[in-house]
Amino acid sequence: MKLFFITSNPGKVREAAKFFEPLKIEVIQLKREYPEIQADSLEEVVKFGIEWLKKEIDSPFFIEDSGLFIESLNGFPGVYSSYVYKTIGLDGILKLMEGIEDRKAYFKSVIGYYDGDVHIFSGVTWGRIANEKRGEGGFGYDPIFIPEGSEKTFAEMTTEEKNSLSHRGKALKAFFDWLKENI
Ligand code: ITT
Ligand code: NA
Repeated sequence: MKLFFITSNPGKVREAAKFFEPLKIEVIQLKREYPEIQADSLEEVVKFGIEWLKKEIDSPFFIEDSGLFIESLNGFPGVYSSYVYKTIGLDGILKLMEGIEDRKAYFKSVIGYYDGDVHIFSGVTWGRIANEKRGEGGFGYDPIFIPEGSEKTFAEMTTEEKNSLSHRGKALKAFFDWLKENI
């Protein structure tokens, strides 16, 4: 089976491909721009993206939207994660967190699969914001996020290790469990 993943982010593709590889499902990246509305939730962003893309694409496809939610910053950057990453970046987040003891945060991933109907799958991973950037792997906020139960940042892990703990790994697992029952 082949799955079309519409995203501009090669890191996401790498993780999805690694997840599906042993399951004999091939992930194919399609780079198609779609508007990301400024909504209150990742689910709304995904549903809006699908409504826009479904007119453009003939085969079933999925998209994914994710964000980092920092508790002491009232959930910031959250749905603004992409914009914040490109503007103040990791150093900006570390600066905002200077002197803050409560470093609890979670990552959330929402996958939307379209096969004529919209199917939503999500995953959450709690952890904490590191005191400094560590690691070369992964992408985005990975060098400053330490998942619960680990001492390593996501950027210090292999793709398999990150998938076994991450928000995206959990959302992909829910997606796969659904595919098994429905395809
Ligand atoms: P799309 O084309 O798929 O939308 P994107 O990179 O714009 O790719 P998002 O809007 O979902 O993706 O990402 C929001 C931000 O959160 C973005 O800056 C990512 O780098 C970051 N991010 C998402 N997932 C992450 C992960 O697993 N680890 C670290 N950072 C992540
Ligand atoms: Na995006």
